[in-house]
Amino acid sequence: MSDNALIQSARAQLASARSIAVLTGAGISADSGVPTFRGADGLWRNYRAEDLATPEAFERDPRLVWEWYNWRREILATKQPNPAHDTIVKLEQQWGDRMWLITQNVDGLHRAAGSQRLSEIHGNIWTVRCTGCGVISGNREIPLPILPTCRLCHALLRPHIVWFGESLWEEDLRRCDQAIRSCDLLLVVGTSGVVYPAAGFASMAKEAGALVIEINLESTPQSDLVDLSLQGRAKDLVPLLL
Ligand code: BV8
Ligand code: ZN
Repeated sequence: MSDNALIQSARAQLASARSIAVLTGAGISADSGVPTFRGADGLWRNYRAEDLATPEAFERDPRLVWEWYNWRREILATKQPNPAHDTIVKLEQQWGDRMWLITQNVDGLHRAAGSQRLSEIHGNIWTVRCTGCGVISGNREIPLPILPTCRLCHALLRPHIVWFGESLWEEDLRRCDQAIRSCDLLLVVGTSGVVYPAAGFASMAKEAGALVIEINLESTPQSDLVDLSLQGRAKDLVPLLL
């Protein structure tokens, strides 16, 4: 099928969907200038996300891990949502309680665009959690102190983010399960499909009878099982679906 025919088919499938779920990854924010994890711009001082986004790394060297997050927060502070984020807000406005967004991104750009019906399943880089008293709070300080501490109990703060080897939060898992199993269309945008459990959502949706559409610059481990695979930039293709 030609690209145009693929887009027309995806538009028609979306228009006739009763309930939709959207799953996004770093690729949707790439068009806002945010480095992806596994692309060419994915490294920081030759560390990979998998090396730093772990409880062990934080235990071993909290200063290094906070330096990485501070570097990402400084980049994100000047970034705006792009037309792909904006289109997903429009989907929410049109489908209301028959639409749910699941994002792996911690950049907060979906919320900044206006999305409210969403699960940030890996957390949010602008939220911190106390390793002592567990208090969760918003924090937009730039730059962060080298080792940020809790105002209440003075223990070390950590990013309120799900690291590798940590389980996702129960409420998010329940919400994702419900959205993925009840949708009749799942739109997967800008994820390399390697990080679980999110990487399993496309096959879960297929098993539950949904139609799955993927938008990515390149093919992914899920490309063979999706119904429609649109290759291109999220900011260009997602707006064409409405
Ligand atoms: C869990 C927060 C149960 C950090 C992230 C061994 C021990 C323990 C666990 C495991 C193990 N082996 C496997 C696991 C499970 C592990 C996992 O999946 N590992 C992978 C690496 C194999 N998962 C977990 O640990 C999860 N928890 O399983 O709990 C458990 C508990 C204990 C023991 C066992 C199991 C927790 C995973 C969450 C990790 N946290 N982020 C932070 O961000 O600071 S994951 C990190 O990767 C980001 O959140 C990111 O969102 C996510 C996925 O990456 P993508 O979003 O897909 O980004 P990527 O760069 O990879 O790809 C970008 C894509 O966009 C590309 O395809 C590109 O082509 C495309 N693109 C680029 N530009 C554009 C575009 N597309 C369109 N338009 C463009 N312009
Ligand atoms: Zn505290």
